[in-house]
Amino acid sequence: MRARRLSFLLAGLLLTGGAHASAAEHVHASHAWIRVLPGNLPAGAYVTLSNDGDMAAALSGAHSTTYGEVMLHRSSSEGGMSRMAMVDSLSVPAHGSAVLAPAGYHLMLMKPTRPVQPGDSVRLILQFTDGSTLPADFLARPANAVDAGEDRAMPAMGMKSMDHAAMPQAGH
Ligand SMILES: [Cu+2]
Repeated sequence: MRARRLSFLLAGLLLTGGAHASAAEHVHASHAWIRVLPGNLPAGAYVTLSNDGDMAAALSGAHSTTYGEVMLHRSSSEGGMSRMAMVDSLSVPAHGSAVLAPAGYHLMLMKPTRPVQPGDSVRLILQFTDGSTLPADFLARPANAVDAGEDRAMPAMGMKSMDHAAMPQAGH
């Protein structure tokens, strides 16, 4: 684990040698939240990434002192079955955005180094393929949350009408 992180950092340093502005300089994170699941189930982290630069950026993953392992995943559903696959990177187009949200792209958080409770703020260091990094604070939310919960104007109706069977099981 440690060696892997070190080699990643090294690769990042080599890649950032160029004169181009880094991806992290132009990418902004918003609506960053984590869905905390009970027990030892991995948590999903979701965020909206906006790129105000002229070059596409690509998210390759993240790391955190709060989680021993973070992976970039994509959920999809096939024949009613929800499945997840690891992805190498997620493109954030120039002057565009990319959304990590339930049932789609997410950062899978595993091996917590401390208990994470709803209401906690967890810092993740987002990593881009050019080696640049962007720290972002994610709000931990309960298992039944469906978004960052920032829009308090939304009626509770949406939650109530949600069928419990539609709640995520182990998937994200
Ligand atoms: Cu996942």
